[in-house]
Amino acid sequence: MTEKELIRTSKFLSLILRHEPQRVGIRLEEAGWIPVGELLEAVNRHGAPLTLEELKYVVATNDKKRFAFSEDGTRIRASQGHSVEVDLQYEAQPPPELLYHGTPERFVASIRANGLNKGQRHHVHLSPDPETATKVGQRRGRPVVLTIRAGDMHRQGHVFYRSANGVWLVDYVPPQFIEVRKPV
Ligand code: HQG
Repeated sequence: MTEKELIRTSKFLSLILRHEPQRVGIRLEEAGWIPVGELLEAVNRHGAPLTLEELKYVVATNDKKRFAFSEDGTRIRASQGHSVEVDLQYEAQPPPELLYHGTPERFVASIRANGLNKGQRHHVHLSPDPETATKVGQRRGRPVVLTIRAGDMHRQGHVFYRSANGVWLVDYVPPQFIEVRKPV
């Protein structure tokens, strides 16, 4: 597969496994899983040729490890980022003292005033390090990295989850736990 094909396939799989499974006529099962055979059949039926080998390659090489196979390899799901109703069944766990959130500069005033909201997603997404957060913020403009006092939040009762690909998930971040750094 060329780099271009890989990216195209990854985007298509994100669409199907996070947002619109009905596009290829499938429904996600419990916790967002779908049998691998069913997914392959559905995407091939809808004009996106994909073999099992190619799918494995996409999962293994994906830059953010967006997809994961079940332990026995028979099912696949997106590790996070869904807009469809799905309970990923991650266990709550204590976060590190500090986490990071990258956002474009233009959102910072609103975030300082209102906190971080989950918007279209199921959770607010937080990164384990400033470098990753910078990349996330960069997607839409000049990035600002916000430092989140996750340990303090946790001690005050906020529940954190960690996805299979290392993204920290939380319902909401109130403004008092957010520290703003200058743009890099
Ligand atoms: C912002 C990508 C104004 C928030 C990335 C963000 C990540 C507010 C945007 C993953 C706000 C939502 C998630 C407030 C939050 N006022 N703006 N009160 N509260 N925002 O895409 O965190 O490629 O839903 O800062 O790499 O940017 O999908 O969330 O800028 O891991 O795998 O509202 O998506 O990964 O944007 O990105 P998003 P995100 P994937």
